[in-house]
Amino acid sequence: MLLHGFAATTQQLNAAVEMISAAAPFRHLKTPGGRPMSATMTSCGRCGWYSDSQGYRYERLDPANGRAWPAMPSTFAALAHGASMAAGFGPFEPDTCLINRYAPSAQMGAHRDADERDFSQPIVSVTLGTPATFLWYGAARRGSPVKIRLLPGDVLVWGGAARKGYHAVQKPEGGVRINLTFRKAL
Ligand SMILES: O=C(O)CCC(=O)C(=O)O
Ligand SMILES: [Mn+2]
Repeated sequence: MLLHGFAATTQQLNAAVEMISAAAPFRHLKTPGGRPMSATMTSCGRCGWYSDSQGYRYERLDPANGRAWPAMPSTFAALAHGASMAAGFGPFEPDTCLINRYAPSAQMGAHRDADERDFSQPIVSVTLGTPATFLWYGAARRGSPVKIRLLPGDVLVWGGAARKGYHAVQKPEGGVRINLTFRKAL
């Protein structure tokens, strides 16, 4: 479900991203096969999504420095909970927020979010910065996807039967795009 403009406080959210990335800098993670991902990433919360030759997983400490990930700001948790409620998926208490930073040349190929333990919980995804087109494939990675243009402040929520749907993101429209992806991972 697309909640257009649901994140009204984008300035506050951008400031929180600055704080988090000062403590846990954005970095190019590598796929298990050794290819660097084009978007840079960091996380906040009780764990952070990570990828290297050992595979895709959640780490409780940032492997870059051995410290805990920055705490999830209460504004983030409230936004994710509110979006889940508004989208009809009920109360949502994410334990992590993956933050993706897309430079103008960065994109994300088709994949599904499958490294979490509890698939009864939705994914809440927030766009900040420059617009980009999100592609929803659904149950299979093939066929022509539904295209959804995401503007700053837009929140996309998927859960229930769609929780493991395949999706991708095209390059941002000329500037830097930031995406917050809230998950119940542990
Ligand atoms: O940037 C987005 O809109 C989606 C990011 C995403 O799918 C992911 O981090 O798994
Ligand atoms: Mn995803």
